[in-house]
Amino acid sequence: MAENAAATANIGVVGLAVMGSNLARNLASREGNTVAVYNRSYEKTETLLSEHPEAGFVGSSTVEEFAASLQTPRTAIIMVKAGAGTDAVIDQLTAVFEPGDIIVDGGNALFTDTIRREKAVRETGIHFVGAGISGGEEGALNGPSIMPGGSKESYETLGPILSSIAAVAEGEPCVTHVGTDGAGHFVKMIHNGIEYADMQLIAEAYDLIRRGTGKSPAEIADVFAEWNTGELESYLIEITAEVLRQVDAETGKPLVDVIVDQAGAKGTGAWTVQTALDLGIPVSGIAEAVFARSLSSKPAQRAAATDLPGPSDAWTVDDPETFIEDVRRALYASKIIAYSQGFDEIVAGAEQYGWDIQKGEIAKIWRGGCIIRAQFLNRITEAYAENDGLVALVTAPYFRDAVAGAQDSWRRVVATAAHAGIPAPAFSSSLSYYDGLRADRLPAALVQGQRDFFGAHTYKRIDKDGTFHTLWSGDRSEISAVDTH
Ligand code: NBP
Repeated sequence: MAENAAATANIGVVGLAVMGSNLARNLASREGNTVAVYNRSYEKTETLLSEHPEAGFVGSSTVEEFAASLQTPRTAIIMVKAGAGTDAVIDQLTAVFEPGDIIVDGGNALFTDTIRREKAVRETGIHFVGAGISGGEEGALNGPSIMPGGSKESYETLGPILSSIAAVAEGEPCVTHVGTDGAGHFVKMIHNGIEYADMQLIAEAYDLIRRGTGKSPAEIADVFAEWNTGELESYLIEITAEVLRQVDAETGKPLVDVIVDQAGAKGTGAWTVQTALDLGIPVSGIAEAVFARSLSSKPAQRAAATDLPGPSDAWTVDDPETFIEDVRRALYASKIIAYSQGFDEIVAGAEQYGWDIQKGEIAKIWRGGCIIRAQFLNRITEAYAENDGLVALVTAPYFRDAVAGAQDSWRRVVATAAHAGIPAPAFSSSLSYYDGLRADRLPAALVQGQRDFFGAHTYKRIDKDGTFHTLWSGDRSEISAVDTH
């Protein structure tokens, strides 16, 4: 399609629900941008145009008009419901765009879909960029953390635009070219997986403190507000204090006591775990967080299980101050494990899919705009700057020392939770992972023996090279090892 005389916009947004509208307003607020907008049903476009005349949007009722309103090479960001909606919009845009134009999918797409879409769109000569965008509706409006994939060439055009709307942390925009094709959505998926773990750990900390000390939600809000001034400082700790302080207007009770205790999920946590299983990466803290939401959302099972026996003694801690400090340290150590596991998955994904992902840069762009923004992300950047080949984040000197300082508390909290019958799946699985990682010998040797026994799966020996199989049955004195090499 030839450039139309009316082509006035340098960037377009397709999909004007909450995320798309806010992103379009963010773009329009930046110097030099004129933003074209289009939505499947025209009412949303009309509403946006009438509510925000100051933005100077160029609205279209058809995708042809939308394409004609964009300067070439055209750049459009799709913000529609991920899945079939994304495919439908891509088909519409590729029909009216030209080689050299750029289509960006800013929705929460599964990274393998992005790999497929990038390949298909590339054949038309149009660039396709899957960009993870984090920060919810507030972030979209005021500055999200942006994780774009796609070609380096398209990032040359896109980079300055995305930098202009991204959150800024310590003077740097929270956006970087993550890698080719699906790399951006892959890293956004891991971000969400870590977010699940972080939220679950905070929830477990709250539960332990409440049940162990009898403090009210408002009093625990003060604890979290205090924690937010130290090494745990983060958006999630900050909002936790606010959630706990909230009083229900109708009943006067703490709102957290009125909310049904069944956690929802939109699937990105499950994707992180499914992908980790395929890659063979133990993201146990993230998995427990996903499963904890699943367990919470099984009311029939939970109702049937209320009579199951637990510890008989009522439980409260003797020294609330010390216990709360133990929980704080356990939370920090478990959080380090969640990030360590998440970065392990990034490393494995990069290797599997051929992406050159700069781990330190990822930690940097998560410092602002996104849900897991936290002070300690700087420590991750520093750890990878010191040693890019770090085999596990938790082994970096800063994190090793942090866990060393926390581990006595961590063990006490996990043991106390088990003793009191309080579920702490993310705390305890993180500790087990840590102990598994540092163990000299694991009972995996026995598992190998079992596998060889029933399935002749063979094993390796500690004292010589080769692959071995034992003839297990028959007279034990006749058992012999066979080198299958
Ligand atoms: P939704 O995910 O609720 O999607 C609604 C939008 O998708 C509307 O514009 C709707 O058009 C459009 N759409 C659908 Br549904 N099917 C379509 C189709 N077949 N063809 C064209 N358009 C279609 O919107 P959202 O909450 O603003 O999120 C947008 C994207 O951003 C999603 O991928 C989401 O996962 C991602 N995201 C959301 C958040 C968040 O906090 N909400 C955070 C980060 C990322 P219509 O008006 O005509 O029905």
